[in-house]
Amino acid sequence: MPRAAAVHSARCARAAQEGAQWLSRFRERGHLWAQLDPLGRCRGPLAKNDQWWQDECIEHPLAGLRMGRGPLFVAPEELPSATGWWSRENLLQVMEEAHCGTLSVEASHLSCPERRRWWHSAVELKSQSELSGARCRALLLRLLRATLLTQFLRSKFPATKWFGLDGCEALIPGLYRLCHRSAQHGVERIELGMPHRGRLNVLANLLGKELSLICCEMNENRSDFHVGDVKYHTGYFGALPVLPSAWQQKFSAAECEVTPPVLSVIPNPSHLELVTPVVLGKVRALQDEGSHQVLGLILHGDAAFAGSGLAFEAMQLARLPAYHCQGAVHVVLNNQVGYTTKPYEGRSAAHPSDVAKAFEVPVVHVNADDLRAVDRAFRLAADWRQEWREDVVVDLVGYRRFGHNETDRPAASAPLSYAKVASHPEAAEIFAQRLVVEGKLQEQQVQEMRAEILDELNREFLEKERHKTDGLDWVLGKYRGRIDEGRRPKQVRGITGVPLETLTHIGEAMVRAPDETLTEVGQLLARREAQLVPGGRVDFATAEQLAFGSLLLHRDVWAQSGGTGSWAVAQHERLPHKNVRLCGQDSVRGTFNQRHLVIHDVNGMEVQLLQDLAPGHQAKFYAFNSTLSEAAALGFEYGYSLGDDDALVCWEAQFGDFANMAQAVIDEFIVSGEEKWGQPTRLTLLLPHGYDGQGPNHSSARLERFLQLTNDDPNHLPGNSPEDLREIDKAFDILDTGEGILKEEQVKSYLQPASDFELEWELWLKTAQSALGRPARGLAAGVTRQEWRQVMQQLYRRNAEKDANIFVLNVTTPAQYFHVLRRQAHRPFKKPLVLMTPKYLLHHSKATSAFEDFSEQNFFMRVIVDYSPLLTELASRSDNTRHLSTSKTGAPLTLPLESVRRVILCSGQIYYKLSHKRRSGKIKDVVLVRLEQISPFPYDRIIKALSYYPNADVVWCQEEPKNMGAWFYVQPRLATAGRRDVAYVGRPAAAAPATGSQQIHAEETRLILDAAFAM
Ligand SMILES: Cc1ncc(C[n+]2csc(CCOP(=O)(O)OP(=O)(O)O)c2C)c(N)n1
Repeated sequence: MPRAAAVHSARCARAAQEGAQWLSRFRERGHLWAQLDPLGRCRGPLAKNDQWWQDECIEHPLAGLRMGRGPLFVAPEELPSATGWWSRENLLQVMEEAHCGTLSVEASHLSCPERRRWWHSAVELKSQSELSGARCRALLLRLLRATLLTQFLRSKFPATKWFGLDGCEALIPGLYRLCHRSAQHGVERIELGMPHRGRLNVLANLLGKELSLICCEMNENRSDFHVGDVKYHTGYFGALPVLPSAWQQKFSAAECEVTPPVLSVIPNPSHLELVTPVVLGKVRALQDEGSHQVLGLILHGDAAFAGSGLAFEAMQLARLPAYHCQGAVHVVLNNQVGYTTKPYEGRSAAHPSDVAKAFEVPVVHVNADDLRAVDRAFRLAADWRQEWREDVVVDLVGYRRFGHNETDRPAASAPLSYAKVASHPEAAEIFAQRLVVEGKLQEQQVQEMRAEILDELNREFLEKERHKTDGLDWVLGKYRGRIDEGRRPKQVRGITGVPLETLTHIGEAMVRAPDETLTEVGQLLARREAQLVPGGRVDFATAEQLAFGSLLLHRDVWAQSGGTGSWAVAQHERLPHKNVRLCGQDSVRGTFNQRHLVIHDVNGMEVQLLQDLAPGHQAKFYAFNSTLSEAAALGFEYGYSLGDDDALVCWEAQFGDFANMAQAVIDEFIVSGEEKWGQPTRLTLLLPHGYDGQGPNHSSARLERFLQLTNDDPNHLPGNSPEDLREIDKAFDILDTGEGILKEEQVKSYLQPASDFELEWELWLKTAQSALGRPARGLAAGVTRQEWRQVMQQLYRRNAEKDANIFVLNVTTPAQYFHVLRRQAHRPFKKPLVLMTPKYLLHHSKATSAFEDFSEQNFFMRVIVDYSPLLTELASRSDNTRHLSTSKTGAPLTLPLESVRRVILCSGQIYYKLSHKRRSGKIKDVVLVRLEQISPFPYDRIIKALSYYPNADVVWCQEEPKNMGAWFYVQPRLATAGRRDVAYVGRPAAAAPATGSQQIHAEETRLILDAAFAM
């Protein structure tokens, strides 16, 4: 090659190499030089001030790149130009504009070239399309509304804390653009989660919550809200407002091109980031139910997003099978301070959004003072989500004009910044001036806009008395029904047993396996099959699958004409099928090798059980292994239970202890969500619990913590308080016609208003029979005042369950587990269920139930008594975990009731150890009473059970240390029930839940068992 040509070719190669360098330098580091801070304190993020940062990052991205003359060649698909080459000046201009202006995208960390290219072309190629005058005016209008609202509220409620948006008002037009653009893409519903800041502004300007109502709440005009929450935590539901028609004509007809999506803000506690997984869970549930056009939108503070592990955990969920929800939009409301903490004190990374980069989520940084850039940033986010159905982050960089809240003084800790803030004009002022200079608006029009908005705000303010808030305005109408429901007892029995034919049908589907199933699993399925026949004994894992299957199966394919029993048609209709979702670490196979919900064959073929019970006639079943998270994973399931509020949603901890990683979700949402926000849930927590000598960390699900969170008063026996008694007597007085006796018709007239009268009456009769010990015939003569009291007191005790915040149970038999799962899904009121679940009992041959125990005549028993007079009628029951009779001779295993020396009350797996000792020691003067439902405390059943044994003393026996387990919960309630003399048997108080030594564990167990039976 001639020398000149060779030189030319080398130059070209160098220019191409340099061109590529220029592109990647701007794309990778442009954001560090972008004009993001509205206060102009720095370029790039307001972050580090150490040497490394100075040397490496604050440098202009051009540092090291050669300026001067000569072309740069850039591959055509990278950045096309007509000539195939760029002059340095032109390329500099294009790339600076694209990456170092008031908007800058980080996408270099995406592994997928196509996705990177999408962003590059979005910001480099497409010239920033000029916004029409109409759009600019609409933008300004939204910005002004946000700005004036904060100013207005500040002036009207100077001493109230509500976390105004000042300094980041661009959030409102930005979010509006996102919602509107998403609607253009087909989104119909947006689930929004956000922290305190800007909440009222979002509610008013995006969800259309009336300002008069907001002002009314600012005055704390609450009425029937039991506890409630502060105004910046509550939720709301509304449609994205279109501009009032007068504004539309003036500004932008384009605003009303699409059907506005509905938005729902999910209530949240102060705990920052806790609501993030909840939003995702709710969105997924709605999508699973077929609402594909649902978008999750989550707002974060900059300090919280960078610092909270929850944000990381929640973002981890985005692409996982159990959790993905077609891309969520995250917005960091980056006011560049967290209370008083500066960015360099609060995070190690450059931007608060950097956590997203771990998950290949693109980030759009934008300066909140440049409204056009804000509009573009949110539009890009909506377009990305539409194109790829993946997460995206918008980092809206603003500042905080005032303190952390309205009563805070910020200058003390940040004097320089606040001096700058003081002289910095509002975004609305900057934008309005720009439009005036550009001739898109006249100064006078801006004044008119302000005046009109203020006028509207003042009008609304005067209207505030119109609202008498009940704190539940945000809730969908259906919840009102729940709140208004009477306090009448509901029939909850009889909903759990299932015809055996139906169970057999489910069982057949449960044991279907691929051809070459692994031997071990094949054997397990064969064992399962053998359980599901008359006389078979069913284990826990099989019982669980029967419960799931029976919930899934449509009623029209249940056993016809009642199967083994008599199902009234009306009852069929009451029990619709339910979706079931189970998620937890290794839950699909089961931590204890018990479940095997997916059967693998030797070639890797998979069959998921319970998916083909009856094609087209079953609800949806989802079983997933979760990511190794507790807080986000549980938050997600809670959210899911809100989105599909009829489903049985179960979250399983690998071992119960690990639930404490999610304690805030439990405290803030699960146990208190109904009381704070009228947001009930049926979420079920499965927490493996039991002392098997596995050490301090695999023994206890911290039962005591859940019991401490229950809201029942240990000193109040429902039905026994003066108010309850007054109510009961008053009803008698109203119904009594002077005879001092209430006849059947009178009782019926009392129950008549209830919609499900038949059930009410049936329940009343049953309760009366059990409370008065009279057969049904004997009731025809009527009941006296005293008897009426007895019956009603018992009903009140049962009914108290409706006021409980959670249910805490520890069941001992597979049948009980089956019945309680079914009860949980079908009971008329929604309550969270915390279930201590077994570990070694899963494979313990004694811990099985007869197949017949699942049939219709059976139901969940809150208390199981070994031996009582009632058992004569139940003696046919096949529950062989009880001490009914010796299997060989049929002779009673217990002395006559008066001769019983001791009642041992217990709960959970220790029952089996006690039972073994009793059997092997042939101890006949001690009976065992199992508390299967610990909370709400089953006063009625316990009082009844203890009354059978007039001469017995009572001990409470538990495996846990004295300061743990159920003792502290049970003791005062037993006292309220009249038993102050109950002795404690269990481990002594301790700091750790259990020992790590098998030997010590065995010795402790021996001592407990000895003490429990000791004379
Ligand atoms: C889990 C949790 N920890 C601490 C707090 C206390 N707290 C309330 S606001 C706040 C600062 C939050 O800063 P940022 O996330 O940037 O949001 P900003 O208030 O600035 O909008 C802190 C530490 C909290 N609410 N939640």
